[in-house]
Amino acid sequence: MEKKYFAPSELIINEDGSIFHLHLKPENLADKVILVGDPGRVALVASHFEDIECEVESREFRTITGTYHRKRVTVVSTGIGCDNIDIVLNELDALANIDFETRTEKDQLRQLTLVRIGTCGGLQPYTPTGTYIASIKSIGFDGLLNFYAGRDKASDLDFEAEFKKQVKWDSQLGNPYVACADEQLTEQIAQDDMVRGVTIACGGFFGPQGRELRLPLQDPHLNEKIEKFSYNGLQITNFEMESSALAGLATLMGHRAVTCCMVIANRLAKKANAGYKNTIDGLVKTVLDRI
Ligand code: R1P
Ligand code: URA
Repeated sequence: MEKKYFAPSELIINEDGSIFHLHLKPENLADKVILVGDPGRVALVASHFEDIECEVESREFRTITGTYHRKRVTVVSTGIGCDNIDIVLNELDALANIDFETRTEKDQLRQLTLVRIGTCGGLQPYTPTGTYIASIKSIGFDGLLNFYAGRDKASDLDFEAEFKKQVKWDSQLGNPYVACADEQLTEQIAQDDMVRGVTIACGGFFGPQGRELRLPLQDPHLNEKIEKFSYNGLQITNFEMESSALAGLATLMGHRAVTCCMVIANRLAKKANAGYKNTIDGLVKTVLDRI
């Protein structure tokens, strides 16, 4: 069978041979990848590396590849939101699995291990600020996965139906999907000091997460229903903005992924830790040791 050719408009390669947004070349990418939202967190992760092999910056995407305890690791910032995860995951996958010379897919899948280190808002009494949460499932309020074939294969459809029923989901908000993290990778990273949680990834920090400043919310009781949700012994533990797209796209592409976040605001207790930048290094070190 003839291989599919990815035209220059679909797979944009810069003049120097790097991929369009990330500005990385295929040889710059390690198999183990840490994704962070904040470009400033890239230097924090790389401060633990013994050697730095390459450093690239373009828009909100900052990348460093180096060595941590003899493991080759790439750390990339994604900026905020699932729209950026679409760019980062597709470009990382292209770097790993598309031959840039022939613009065709390589014969053998190169599987990446992707761990997102982020911050989140806690939704349960047992997720106070400082808690580490590994997302075993991520409910995507963002809609990104709905654009890909196989969306239903990558979503836990029973969980999805139960979620919509329990929170009386308004279809105007789009169709939420439920993406699952790689189970083995989750155990490897979370061990016995991270809460296994169900995360909601939102397309916004304010309205979509039930934060009401000057603008009233479409459903002011949605967060109460989310906090009360329970299914097969699972509760919804936290809000952030990228885990659903990461887990969903990684599943469709054949990569392994999980998101681990530190709680920096507990919505029930109405408390926040705005000085978290001093303490997230504990999570960074834990993930680097376990990846
Ligand atoms: C919002 O403040 C941002 O923080 C969280 C959310 O997912 C969103 O990106 O993650 P990061 O700390 O990784 O950016
Ligand atoms: N990131 C989020 O998306 N929400 C929070 O409440 C905290 C961090």
